[in-house]
Amino acid sequence: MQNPYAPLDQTGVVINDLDIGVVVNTIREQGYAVVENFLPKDAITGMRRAFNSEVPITEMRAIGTETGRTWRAHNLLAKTRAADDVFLDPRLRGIVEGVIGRYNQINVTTLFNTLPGETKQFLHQDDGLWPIPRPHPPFLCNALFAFDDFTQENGATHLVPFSHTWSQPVDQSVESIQIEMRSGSVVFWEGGMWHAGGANVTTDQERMGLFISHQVSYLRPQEMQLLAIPPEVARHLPHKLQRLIGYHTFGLGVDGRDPLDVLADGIVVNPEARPADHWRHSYGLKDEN
Ligand SMILES: O=C(O)CCC(=O)C(=O)O
Ligand SMILES: [Fe+2]
Repeated sequence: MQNPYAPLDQTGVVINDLDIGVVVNTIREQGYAVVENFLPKDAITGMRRAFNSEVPITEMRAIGTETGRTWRAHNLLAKTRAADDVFLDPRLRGIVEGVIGRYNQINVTTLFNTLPGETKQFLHQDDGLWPIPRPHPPFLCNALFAFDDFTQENGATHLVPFSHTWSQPVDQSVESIQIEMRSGSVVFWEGGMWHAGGANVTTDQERMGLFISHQVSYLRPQEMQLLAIPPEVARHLPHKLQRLIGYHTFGLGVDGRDPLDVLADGIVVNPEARPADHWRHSYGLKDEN
């Protein structure tokens, strides 16, 4: 039987003029792919404005750097609706399904701004958080959208091509490339890829980006989306986004019910009170939309 978690073969699939198969096969082969002009200018402008007003600056904090020159905000789906269209973009969905399969969910969402004075981050693998022996099938698919132009000078992300297939850690001095791309472009990489944020020590320019990481739906996300996004927010999200933040039908659901029914109606602890049609035992994976 075909493994339901197997990455989808997207060869020949074209969505809104983007050849998804080519992007996916490139990520599989070399570990990453860049798509230019993924987001139009007005989308970037709108998100910048919303992030500035809705994602309080006091909640931004530096992580993984000693300098304090990278500011970050996490848990974006709890705080703003400005990026929902990006999460639901059928091209993004098609690429993620091609890299890690159709049963996927959001792992972490980060808005970050690399400020002048930031030094190079250490090379790391984002999938190193889960102690799964290598080599292993891809289980993380990352996307980093450039709000500002990414240049070598302002710290464009370093990647070590092909390193997603390597079983041994790399030396920090290993050769890397920097992903220069214009505002609106996106770089995707497989979670096993060695990479690092670059140094921004010679410019007075910021490097702002939106990072969206997806993972297979059977792992615990790096940021626990089900708790991070309050139920009163989750209830009003688009249906697909609800599935993506973890309200999907993995395993037993909740008490045999679709988690989205529980989100809508609450937990029923008294079986006498439970309407019969609520009992839809859903052990295992279900076709869901
Ligand atoms: O700054 C970047 O371009 C990448 C940052 C990164 O890889 C991380 O913080 O995990
Ligand atoms: Fe990273």
